[in-house]
Amino acid sequence: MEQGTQKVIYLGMRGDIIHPGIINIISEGEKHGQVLVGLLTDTAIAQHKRLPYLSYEQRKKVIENIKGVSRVVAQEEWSYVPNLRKYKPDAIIHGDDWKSGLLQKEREDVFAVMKELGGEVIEIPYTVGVDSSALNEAMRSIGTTPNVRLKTLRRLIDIKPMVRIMEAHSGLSGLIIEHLEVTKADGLHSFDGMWSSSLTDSASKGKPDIEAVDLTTRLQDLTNILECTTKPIIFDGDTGGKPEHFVFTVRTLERNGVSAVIIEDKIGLKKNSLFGTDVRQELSLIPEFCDKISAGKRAQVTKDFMIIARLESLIAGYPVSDALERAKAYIAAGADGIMIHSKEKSGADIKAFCEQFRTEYTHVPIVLVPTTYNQFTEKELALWGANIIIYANHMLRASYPAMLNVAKTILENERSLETDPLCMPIKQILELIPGGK
Ligand code: SPV
Ligand code: MG
Repeated sequence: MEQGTQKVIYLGMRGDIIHPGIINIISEGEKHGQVLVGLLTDTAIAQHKRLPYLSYEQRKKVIENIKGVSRVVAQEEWSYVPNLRKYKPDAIIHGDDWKSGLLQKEREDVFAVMKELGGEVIEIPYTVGVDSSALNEAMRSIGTTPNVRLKTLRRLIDIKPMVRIMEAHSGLSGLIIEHLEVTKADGLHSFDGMWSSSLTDSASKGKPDIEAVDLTTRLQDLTNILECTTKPIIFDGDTGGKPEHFVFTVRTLERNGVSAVIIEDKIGLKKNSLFGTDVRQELSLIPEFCDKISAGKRAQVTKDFMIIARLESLIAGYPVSDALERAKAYIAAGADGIMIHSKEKSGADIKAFCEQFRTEYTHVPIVLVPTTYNQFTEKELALWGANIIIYANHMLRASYPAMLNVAKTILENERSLETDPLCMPIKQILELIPGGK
């Protein structure tokens, strides 16, 4: 693809953090021809890396204005190959750092396709000392702003087939969710955000899950999580209380950068939904719950905060049709998403709900909490129509048996030597927390 006499040089990039390495590769590209930047979209980036701080449009504006860039086009896939076939550049330019690591396979594919197209691969020495992944890490340790964090959930819902949320009840559990990454054949797996659970918040304080822990106390714990993480947070708002109280909750959560609150349509003394069947849980009248949702929507100050209505019909023994009727009313009242809950092991009721709901609402996000029907994978639940999966209590449930085992081992041995293999080394815990070194 020659334009005039100048060759076209393709340069793929994320363009979230501009550093000397990027300027260097653009000027190298310019020496060979005109630089066509393939700017990775949020969807492309999310296949392997965390979501960029800036939106695609913001990044495009910045890159277009860098000297030496002729044109910016969207690269919709992590792989360069589809765009190389589409734009047929004379050459692609890349830092030689892709000879190892995540991009190694990508490099082989690029060489193959450029050979086929009769083009060239220009590799330039990697700019030592600037590594955008390391810079991203550094940015992460600086933190985020409430506004950026708040918006991230909607961005993730838009681009990911399934948004993966894990319960956090402390700074320490939040840190695991923030940093843990597992590389699999289909890319990098990590958690997209955190669930502030009423069950685990109260259990960690030795209290029952009956709205006994007040909002102020829950927010104090949340502050610890906010201080050491950047990922979005979904807050378990229990029943939301009275509409007059709920409007304050909404504003408080927004101010703290929480992305969404989920409120459930139960009334009376709230009991945890996964409790035995001995207590019949009472549901709110539909108009009353709708009023609460609308009051919350009117109170919010940002456009991105989400109020998600949680349907307790299946928990309370009502049929899928009752849940559908409620979902319809709650959406009309302004709910930004629906969480459907059940403790039925087969998952059949949830599947039926999702499928019927999706015939009418193609885009309203569905949130699932598959604690009891946990035999289904995220991919299977996405096929049912779900957008967000919450692992609602696993960090807390994992910690209790671990602590119990250590305590028991000390009692049995009358010393702590035998607990060494059960515990994290002291050095490691000291190094785990940023700023401790
Ligand atoms: C929680 O985590 O507190 C929830 C989800 O509300 S559940 O415990 O399944 O009801
Ligand atoms: Mg709860």
